[in-house]
Amino acid sequence: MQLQTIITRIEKAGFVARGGFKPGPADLVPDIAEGVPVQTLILVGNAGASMWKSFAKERDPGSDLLDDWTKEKLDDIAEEIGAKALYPFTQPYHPFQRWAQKAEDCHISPIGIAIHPDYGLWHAYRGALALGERIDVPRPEPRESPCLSCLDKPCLSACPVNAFQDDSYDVGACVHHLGKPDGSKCMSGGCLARHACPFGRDYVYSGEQANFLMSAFLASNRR
Ligand code: B12
Ligand code: SF4
Ligand code: SF4
Repeated sequence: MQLQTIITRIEKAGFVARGGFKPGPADLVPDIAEGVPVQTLILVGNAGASMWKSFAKERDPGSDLLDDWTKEKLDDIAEEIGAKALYPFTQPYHPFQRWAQKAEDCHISPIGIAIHPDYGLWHAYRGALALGERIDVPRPEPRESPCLSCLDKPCLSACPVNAFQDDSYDVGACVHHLGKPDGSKCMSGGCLARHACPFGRDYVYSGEQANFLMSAFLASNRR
């Protein structure tokens, strides 16, 4: 299977191919079948608005779950190319952020989200394609984390309820704020800490996309 064929198929479905690598035992990639280790893992994600446009066009008004839509698309691609699809939202959780750092220039930012030199904080992972075949996935010249040259780190001070402190994220404080009228700015446009980051501004999620994601986040974390 040619790498370009796989990338074209991923892009046709509205996703972004996010690099790949040959996993070793420390990467905790499950075997394709008993005794059949994965030779190539290709990450699939979104950056900016491209995936949202496809999802918004195709989403079923009765079931607008992004995870269901993703699964439908990636399961089809996996079947076509003879791969197994793995997802970030199924438990036990696969270490997607660790895989991301092996697949391309992603680095963990001070607010826990992986930062990419081009996409900034405006990207995520939708799945991974695990192949039993070895495919060489070239990696561009390594680029350092944008956070290294960002001395003021505005992401750490932009949250109205100081949810990011001492290297941790106070989910309760964030969710409580989002559920109140004061939280409408985060709900309608997306996390203000993410917005404070100067990198990847061309990829900032649209209002509709941000509101959909924030609403899903609030619904699944409200106690
Ligand atoms: C559980 C979960 C949450 C929980 C708890 C998060 C936590 N920090 O513990 C809650 C519900 C709070 C949450 C919130 C959000 N999440 Co979340 N979450 C997950 C999920 C499903 C599992 C995380 C996990 O336990 N992984 C298992 C461990 C073993 O994997 P790991 O790769 O080793 O991940 C760990 C390391 O990266 C580690 N880590 C931290 N610092 C460092 C530094 C270094 C050097 C290294 C190596 C590792 C490391 O932190 C991770 C554990 O959280 C992941 C998807 C996934 N499968 O990983 C998404 C994921 C991390 N979430 C994501 C997002 C976008 C969010 C939100 C912004 C939601 C939103 N509104 O869009 C918020 C805010 C997150 C924040 N600021 O921290 C994205 C991040 C994308 C990115 N660019 O990195 C992920 C990858 C999902 C995706 N579909 O892409 N999330
Ligand atoms: S604001 Fe600075 S420190 Fe924070 S994520 Fe962006 S580049 Fe990194
Ligand atoms: S969504 Fe709003 S309240 Fe939650 S962490 Fe981001 S800035 Fe803070």
